[in-house]
Amino acid sequence: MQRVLMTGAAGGVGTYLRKLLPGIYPEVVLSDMVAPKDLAAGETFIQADLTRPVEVARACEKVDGIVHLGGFSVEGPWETILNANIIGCYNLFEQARLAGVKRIVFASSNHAVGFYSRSTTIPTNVTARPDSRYGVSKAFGEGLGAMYAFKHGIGVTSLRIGNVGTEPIDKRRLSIWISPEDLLQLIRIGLERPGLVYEVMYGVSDNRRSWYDNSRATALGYRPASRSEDYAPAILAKPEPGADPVAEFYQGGTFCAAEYTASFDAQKSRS
Ligand code: 15L
Repeated sequence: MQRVLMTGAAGGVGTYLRKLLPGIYPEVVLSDMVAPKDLAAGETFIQADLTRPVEVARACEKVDGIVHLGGFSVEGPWETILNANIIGCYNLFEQARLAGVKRIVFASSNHAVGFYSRSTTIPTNVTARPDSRYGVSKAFGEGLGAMYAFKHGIGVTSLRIGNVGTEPIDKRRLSIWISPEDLLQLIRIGLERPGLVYEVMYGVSDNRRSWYDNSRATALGYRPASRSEDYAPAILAKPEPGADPVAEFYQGGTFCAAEYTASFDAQKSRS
């Protein structure tokens, strides 16, 4: 990997990763709709709106690998999700193919499978159960990634990321937290591991309360260094706002509860 492009570089996850990337790859190109406010002198930035193929093509020029964080990172109106995460994701994969990119790491989300109950431990090969339009767009991105991997030979990794931060922020995040350092480890597996075709891994640290079977990541060499349990006593001592039964039952939390109109009593017995 000589030249690596990171889309969505001005966002929260991109900001964490920008601090860790120097020294790993010879050239890192950052892209987003607007430049990060604290762009350093040594950083290369290419402005690119994912909905504009010409701009995406420019960002992909001479790139070997892509970390695709770009798009809308929470639930939003359909038009927003459609443009940023569906059309934008297609443009990214297609322009990457045309540019001869070898590897893509796609930032999927726990919300692609958010409608699994918290009492289950899910492997990576479960049926998608998106909990939002946002989650549907992540399931779409995973499908697109698999298609570009098997049809066009790009090595693609979908990371179902939990919640990235320097520490978990609440009880739910004790199950899905990932430190920026552990996330970088997963990204490096996606960009560098020889022979990789298409992989799905959960983007979570070594969390005792995890809802995920991440054995595929372990097999690929992932050795998370961060543990959410270290923060559990402090988090569990803090009062949390009144629990919504739907949000509490499912892994996706409030993403599941938002706009929910099903009969929860009937659904929960079948989940
Ligand atoms: C995500 O996918 C979002 O990008 C992030 O903002 C958080 O909401 C996270 O999931 C989460 O589930 O905590």
